[in-house]
Amino acid sequence: MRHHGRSQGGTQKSLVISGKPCDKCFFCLRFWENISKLRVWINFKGVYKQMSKVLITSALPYINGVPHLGHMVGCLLPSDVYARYMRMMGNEVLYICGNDEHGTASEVGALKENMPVQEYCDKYHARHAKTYADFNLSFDYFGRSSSEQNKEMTYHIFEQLDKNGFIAEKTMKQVFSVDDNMFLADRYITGTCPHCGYEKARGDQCENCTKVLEPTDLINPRSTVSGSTNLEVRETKHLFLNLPKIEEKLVEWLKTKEAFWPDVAYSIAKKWVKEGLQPRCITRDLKWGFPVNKAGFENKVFYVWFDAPIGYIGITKQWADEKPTERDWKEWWLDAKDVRYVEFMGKDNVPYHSITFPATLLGTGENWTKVDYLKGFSYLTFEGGKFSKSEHRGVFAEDAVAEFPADYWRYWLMANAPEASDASFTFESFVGTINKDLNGVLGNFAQRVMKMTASKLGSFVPEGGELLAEDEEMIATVQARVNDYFKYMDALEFRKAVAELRAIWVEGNNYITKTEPWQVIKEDEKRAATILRLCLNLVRIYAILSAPLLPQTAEKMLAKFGLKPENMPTLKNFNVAEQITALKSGTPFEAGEALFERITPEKTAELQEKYGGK
Ligand code: B3M
Ligand code: ZN
Repeated sequence: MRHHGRSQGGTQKSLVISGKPCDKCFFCLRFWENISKLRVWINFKGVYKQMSKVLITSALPYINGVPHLGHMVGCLLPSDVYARYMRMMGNEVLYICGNDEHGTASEVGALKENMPVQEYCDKYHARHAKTYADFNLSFDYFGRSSSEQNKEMTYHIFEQLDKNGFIAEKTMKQVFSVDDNMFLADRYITGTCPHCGYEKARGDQCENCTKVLEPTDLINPRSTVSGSTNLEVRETKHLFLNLPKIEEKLVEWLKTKEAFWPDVAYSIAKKWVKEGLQPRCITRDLKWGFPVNKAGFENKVFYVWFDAPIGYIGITKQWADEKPTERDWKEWWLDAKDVRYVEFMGKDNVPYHSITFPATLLGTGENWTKVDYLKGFSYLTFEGGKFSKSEHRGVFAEDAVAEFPADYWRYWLMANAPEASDASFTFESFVGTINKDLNGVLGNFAQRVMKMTASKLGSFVPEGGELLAEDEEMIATVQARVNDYFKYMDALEFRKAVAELRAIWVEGNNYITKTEPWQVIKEDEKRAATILRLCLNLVRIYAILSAPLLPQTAEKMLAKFGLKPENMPTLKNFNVAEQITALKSGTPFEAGEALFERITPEKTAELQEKYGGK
């Protein structure tokens, strides 16, 4: 059977998805024929589409600096919740992220820490990777935009663009710092604002009066890198992505997205096109980056925003290269079939992902996977202000997981995700939410049900009897809410989804308050056993439904029944009436520790003090 499904290259995943029949074997031919027919039929029924492959990317965090809660909720965490949900729905998911490593910021960061840029990036990459693992982000791969694979990908895409006539050359004037021996990006020149007199205005914009500036507008300009005032304006030649030339193709493609993208993303893209697309410079006079693979530009590197989005593809290749016989990056990216591509990012990244990156891919003339759904987020403020590492304001992700389990943060952040507008983190809100929703509703329900059953009937799921109308009613209510929860998750409306999940937890408390098993047991043990059996099953159901959002808690809850996350059923067609009988009578359980810790006012004050909250 060696010939089955392995074409010469030998990297296809399986016969069904991408193999070709060998031309010798009758069995192979017949098998392939039937599979093709089956696929057509499934496609026709619409089932195949729903089971399709889902490619998910989260914007690549800059390597310099460490992530704070705003970064976490600005794309990383929502993309993880979505990836987990999509997997549980039975889809084949590939979830990719990595560090964005190039650009002046890395060079400057390394200089400040007095180490080679490569070493600096290695150090911070490890730190980022650890933080995200601590937050339980379930990337299939967390790679690097500086990888060899991404270099190869960037070169290929650039060559195609150049060959197709979409690359233009232009000479421009730029500030050169003689002492730093480098051209300075606009924002790395500091000086006095000619409009308001602010002394620390940046060359691209004055932070004080918000006026947009040219570096040459600044009074007493100096290098932000070294403080040197020995600056010259020099001529330098750069390469540009000729967006106006790709505009027609781009607009045509954009139109196909209008019905599907969220309004915010689509309107940003439309606004850019309306204002007129300009050629975009894709090279820089820096040392750290991919050297430009074109004669006459050897001393330049590609601009960070050129190779970073290509990084999604390059990082997928990093992932594939680890197991080349099992994984094929092209199955997801090039001439890929049945892939739905969902991108997560901060609002400010939308233009690059809706205009520049798609235009880059369109310009190659090749059939690259382009974004199907683009989810942009607004910003999270900290107690009404900005997060700042240097001023010790705000909770940074590394500290967050040292204070509380990741699920506490995951819950607050997703319940308050800055979707429609900015959101503000305050300790008051955080503590209130954890104490009320996690501890008071979910934790309390699980603990109460288990403790009550254990003390009255023993530590196993009781048998009980027939269901009554009030039980059926509860099941129907939970099912309706589950349907809504899924509806919001499918629509990537996370705040609403979390609110619905919470409402599902509340139903458990409503049910137990209404049925009062602690009273009923005095006269009718069998009826009380029925109620508690249903409640124990609700605990398992809650674990499953909460798993995309609270993976650690879900695991803890399942463990109380001796179950593992691997045993969770698919969420597809999740039937509450069926699932509520999943834990059979006699199944042992252990109430064990409470799921959440109640945060005290003293601890709250301590946190506010420590992190600069009010
Ligand atoms: N590193 C910007 C940001 O994190 C940038 C995203 C790149 S995605 C290709 O805001
Ligand atoms: Zn100013």
